[in-house]
Amino acid sequence: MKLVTIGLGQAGGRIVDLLLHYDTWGRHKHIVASCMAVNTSKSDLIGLRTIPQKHRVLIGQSAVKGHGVGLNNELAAKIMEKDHPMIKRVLSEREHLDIDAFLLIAGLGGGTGSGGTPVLVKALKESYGEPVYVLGVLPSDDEGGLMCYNAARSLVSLKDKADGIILFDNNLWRREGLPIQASYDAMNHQVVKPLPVLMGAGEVTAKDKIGAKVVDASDIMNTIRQFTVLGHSEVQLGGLWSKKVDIHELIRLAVTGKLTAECDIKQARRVLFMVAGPPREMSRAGIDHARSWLESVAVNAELRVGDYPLPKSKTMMSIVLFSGMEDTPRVKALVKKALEYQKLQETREAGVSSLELGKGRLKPLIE
Ligand SMILES: Nc1nc2c(ncn2[C@@H]2O[C@H](COP(=O)(O)OP(=O)(O)OP(=O)(O)O)[C@@H](O)[C@H]2O)c(=O)[nH]1
Ligand SMILES: [Mg+2]
Repeated sequence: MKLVTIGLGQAGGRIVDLLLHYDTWGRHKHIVASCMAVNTSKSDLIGLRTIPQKHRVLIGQSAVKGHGVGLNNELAAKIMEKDHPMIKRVLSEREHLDIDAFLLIAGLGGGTGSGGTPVLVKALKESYGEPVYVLGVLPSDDEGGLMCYNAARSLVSLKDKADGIILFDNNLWRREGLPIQASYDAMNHQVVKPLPVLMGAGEVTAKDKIGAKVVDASDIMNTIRQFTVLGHSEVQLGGLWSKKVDIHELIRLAVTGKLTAECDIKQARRVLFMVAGPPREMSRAGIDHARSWLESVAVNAELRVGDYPLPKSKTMMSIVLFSGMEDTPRVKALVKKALEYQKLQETREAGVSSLELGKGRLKPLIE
């Protein structure tokens, strides 16, 4: 599955930077078709390590002079309305942009990522036929009301625009006791780790097709709808694991371990699970057993199952996507807190059109 990945704001830029690092040096190489970092802050762009200079796009120069928008997501949305052609120009430099989809990545609690992402989703959808997915990082509770308000407004604005929103919740994954930067770094590895495998599946060449049912890009794209969360598990092969891997156990670990955000699995309308590793370790019976177990857990879902044969891999990884959810407990909680914040700040203006998500109304960032 070939993706153009665009990181917006500081969190988004860092995560895409790390994804490109994995793509260059990791076990699953050259899967990222193209990537870019977009920011209103010049210093955040300079701080990136891997993304080439010409793919770092500074927007809003005339409005904020490279100093960032300072959590003002309305300003970021306005800047993106004006400057999105700069991003499209970088995209058009690749003459035959042969891709399956766009993936925009952003921390939704700040200014640039929160306000810029919904506007860029809309602009990309107006110009290209490919689906546009968002990986949205949710703020943690200790970041306060404004971050929460920004994230909820961004989610409300994205909900009907993006083809799917993959959630990663900092509140669930932050590392207590670590300095903030080290905690971000650790979380970013958690975000990025399954992506090359997920993206690599569906790029399998004909000679590799030995698996039971190889996952392809359309399986992934037909799964990701509305809110989506992801889980994964991995075991080393050889040594202590010299006996055959229990596929059902591997999937169970991915499902019952920590997901990227909390969700009620019964609300998932679409589920995909895949196992990646050497075909000799893929037992048909193991996959069938895992499938029936998952059918009994995700009772309302259309289930897609497949494998990703990696003959030389020294690990077995399983990835599960729970998708097609109208909302999640964390999204509901963020919206509730954001409404309280909005009331408190008296930002609610009579007659402003708004979208509804759960109870109450939040001002969207774009129409
Ligand atoms: N997981 C993760 N979260 C981050 C990282 N950096 C920032 N965040 C979180 O992402 C959210 C948005 O922060 P930023 O990305 O810094 O915001 P921004 O889009 O640059 O916004 P402005 O600086 O206001 O323009 C906040 O909730 C942060 O806690 C990171 O490297 N990893
Ligand atoms: Mg910033």
